[in-house]
Formats: sequence, C-alpha cells, structure tokens
Amino acid sequence: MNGAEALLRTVAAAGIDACFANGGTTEMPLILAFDSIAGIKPMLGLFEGVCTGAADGYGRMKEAPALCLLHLGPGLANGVANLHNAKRARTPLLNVIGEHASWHAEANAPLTMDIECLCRTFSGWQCTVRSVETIARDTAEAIEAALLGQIASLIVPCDHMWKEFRGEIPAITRFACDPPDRRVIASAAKMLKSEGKTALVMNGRALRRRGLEAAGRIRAAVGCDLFCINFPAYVDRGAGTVPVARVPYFPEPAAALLAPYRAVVLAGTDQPVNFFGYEGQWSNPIAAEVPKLRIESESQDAAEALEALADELDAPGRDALDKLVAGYKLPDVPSGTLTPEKACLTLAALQPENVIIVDEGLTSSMSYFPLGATLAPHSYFMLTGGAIGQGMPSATGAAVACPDRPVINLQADGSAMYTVQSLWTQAREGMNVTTLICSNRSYNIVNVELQRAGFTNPGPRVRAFTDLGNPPIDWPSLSRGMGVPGVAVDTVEDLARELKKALREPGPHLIEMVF
Ligand SMILES: Cc1ncc(C[n+]2csc(CCOP(=O)(O)OP(=O)(O)O)c2C)c(N)n1
Ligand SMILES: [Mg+2]
Repeated sequence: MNGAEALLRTVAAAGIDACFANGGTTEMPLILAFDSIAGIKPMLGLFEGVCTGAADGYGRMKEAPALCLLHLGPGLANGVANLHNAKRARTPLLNVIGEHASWHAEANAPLTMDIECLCRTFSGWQCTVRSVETIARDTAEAIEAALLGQIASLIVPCDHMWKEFRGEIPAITRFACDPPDRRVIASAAKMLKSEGKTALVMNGRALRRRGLEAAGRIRAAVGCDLFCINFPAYVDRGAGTVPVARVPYFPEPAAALLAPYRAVVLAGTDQPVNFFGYEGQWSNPIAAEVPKLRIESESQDAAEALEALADELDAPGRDALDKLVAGYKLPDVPSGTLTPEKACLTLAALQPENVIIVDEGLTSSMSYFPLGATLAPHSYFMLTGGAIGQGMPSATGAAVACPDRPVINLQADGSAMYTVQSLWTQAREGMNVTTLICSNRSYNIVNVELQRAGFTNPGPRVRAFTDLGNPPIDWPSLSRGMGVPGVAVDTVEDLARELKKALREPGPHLIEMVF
C-alpha cells in the first residue's frame, strides 16, 4: 500500500463514499488508488467550483464529511468561492489538495503557489503532510476536525503519496459535543420570560428537525417568535414541521421586522448581520441596546442547547407542537404568462414529498420560502456565503448524498453560468436533479441595488453591465450540449407540464423559465 492508498483507506474507513475531484499529474497516485479502493466513488467535476460546491451540498445533506480533491494551488483557487460558502454553512468537509513533490517545491515550477496561505482563508484546520509515515494519521485528524462542522484542508505532497506506507489505518474518534452550559441556558430562559416580545433567531443544527421541535416547545412555553437568519445553511420544512420566518435580505425590512423584540436569544448563529454596509446605515438589524444571548458555543450543539432551554422553561412536550405546526395545504397552480411569483407557486404546488430544494433563485425565488411551511415535508437549503455559483454544484452533491430523493434546483441565470458544468456531472451520473433556470436575463439584484442607491436612470454602459439578454443564453441548447434534456417555457401551463415530466423521468432535466 502506498501513501495515497493509505489516505483513501482512512477516508473509506470513516464512511465517506464519494470524492468530488478534479486532479492532474500531482494527484496521480490518488487517482490510481480509486481503482483499488472500492468504497469511494470519484466524481469528476469540470471546474473546481463544481467539486467544492458539490462537496458542500453532500456534506449539508449527510451531516457527515464530504471529500474534495483539488489540483495544486490553481485548482484550489478555482474552488475557493464555494469553499467559502461551505465554511459559512459549517459544512463538514475534507479538502485534499495535491502539492508538488516536497523536493520540487524550491524549484519554483510553473504551478507553484502558496497553498497554505490560500487555505487559511476558509479552513478551520489545515496540515501539510510531512512524510508518508504520518499520512494516515494526518488524514484521520483532518476527518475528526471536519466533523466539528468546518473545512479541514490536507495538503499532500506527491512524493509522500507514492512512497510505501507500512503503518496501520487509524480509526476515527467521533467527537462528542460539549454539553450545554447550564448558566447560559438559565440566563436565556430568564430573557425569554422577561417583559415584552421576545424572539429566537436560529441557524445550523437548530433548523434541523430536532432543533425545530425544541424551538417549538420553547415557543409553546413562552410565546417567543421563531426566525431563521436570511441565509440559512439548511432548514427542515413542510407540514408537521415547526415553521420559522426568515429575516429579510434588505436592512430596512429586516430592522422593521425585528424592531418589536425586547430580547433575542440566538441558537446556531451570532446575531443577524446585514448583507452589505450601506453608507449612513447600520451593520445589524437588531438595535445595539436589545439584549442578545447565544445559547451555545462552537463546540456545543445548538439543537441540544435548545432542548436544554425547553427543559429549563418546563416547556410542554411534543404534543404541544400540534398547535404550532402548519397543516398540509398546497397553493393553487396559477395560470397564464410566467412571472417569478407564479413560478414559485407552481413549484410549491407540484414539488414531491421529501424533495430537496436547492435555492439559488436570488431575486426570482424571494416569494418561495414562505410557501414551504404547508407543503409536504422537504429539505431546503441555499447560498450561505453570498458567493454565487453554488446552486448547481450543491444540488449535484445533494443528489449524490441522497440518491433516492428528488432534487430541484431553483436557479438564477447569472449565478448558474459560474458553475454550469455541473450539468455534465449530473448527466454522466444520471442524477435525479431538475434545474429550474430563472431566466430574467439579467443580474437583476445589481439593478435593484443600483435603484436603492438612487441611480434610477443608469446609462447604457451601466445597463449593459447587468443585462444578460444580448445575446440571450440559449439554455436548452447549453443543457443538451452537456447531456441534460432542456426546454424553455414562458407560461405556467408549460412549466407545470414540463416539471411533472421531469420529475417522472429518471435522470437530470433543465427547464428554462423565461420571465
Ligand atoms: C462569486 C461572486 N461573484 C460576483 C458576485 C456579485 N453578484 C451578486 S448577485 C450577482 C448577479 C446575480 O444575477 P442572477 O444570478 O441572474 O440573479 P438575479 O439577480 O437576476 O435574481 C452578482 C454578479 C457575487 N455575489 N459572488
Ligand atoms: Mg438573473
């Protein structure tokens, strides 16, 4: 067994079954090892942002480390934007980067880059392997670090991968979260029982079923309102699930929504932050003087902390949730010319039970989230770090993590073009991903922001900067060119027909929704 095989055997022993990869000569020993180690399926992405975004989607759905393999500094650099999103989502992710042979580093070969420096921007843990003897141990430590909900970057010089490995494959020590801090929980309980309206703002594990149930019990006990941050990493949604409202994107409505609260308890997140700092405005939608308390640290589990808080409040049991959860109700399918709002209603009306919704619809999908509360149970996740080009790859990774579940990617057109190669991986692997392109043929949000800034009559160059209509992107052709059947629709009736068809037929599909 060589070092590369030892690395992969350690990964396989930890239960990781896929590797989102784009490699070259440096990673050759690892690529060769895939043939002998059956447990891990390598999946080629045709741009590193596809690999890193897919790993993010896989990790969010599995709640277990995803594996990504990248080629030297330049390959890593191409994947950094989606590693940033994964970091923001606290996705467990093992990021393996091939490095020049240790003795070749000084020679300043063309691909040489400061990989360690790049890794520091998104990694919670990182290590450069120093010899073949430590390669398996370093890999195990990386996996253990990733399990904490962070990116662990393992930089592996090529010569250490080729050398003979004589050690044992180490077992992974599963970490256990620290127990909730009783004093913090007691303070939070006191805040929630105080005079005036109170709110619970959540992200992370607080928004998965267990956390939401505890949040619902807390609401049943003290009447606090339940929110998720604007860019949640993952939310369990649907009838029978405790619903949360989302803090709006723009600072004014966010501040207005949160203004009535006299105390705010936070779980799985720090206090909400406005997406941008607008001149003369503020950074946070909740006023500075409002008391805020986060109930867990990075080493504690937000869901467990919420359960402790519910118990501290003597909250009623799960039976009390019946009054809080929404019943099952579908919106009517609208009719006529497609608009973003009608597209969201059509999707909501037709989406199957247990679907995974990956939302990078940006301005076109703003009306979708509130519809989710009464639909059949489903998973919802979205762009966390604002680095666009995350939707298509992470839908791809979600399909790998959950091959038995349908995936629908609600996808803005401009963002789609960053990592459109994802379609090819979906086609090659026959994944059940339906991509709904929100084809407004513009960088609409940039227009909206220009208007908000008072530039209501932009000149032709500014308009050209946000216009994607000249030439229009031919989505069905682009999609077919990568092996995914594609159609364009501009009425609700056509969308409904094509969406039903896409969900019935196996394999990936793309529907361009022209607005
Ligand atoms: C990696 C990255 N590059 C650039 C941007 C700046 N940016 C934010 S939104 C946007 C355009 C979005 O257009 P589209 O995806 O079509 O969504 P729409 O606004 O039309 O709804 C751009 C370029 C960004 N957020 N991230
Ligand atoms: Mg657009």
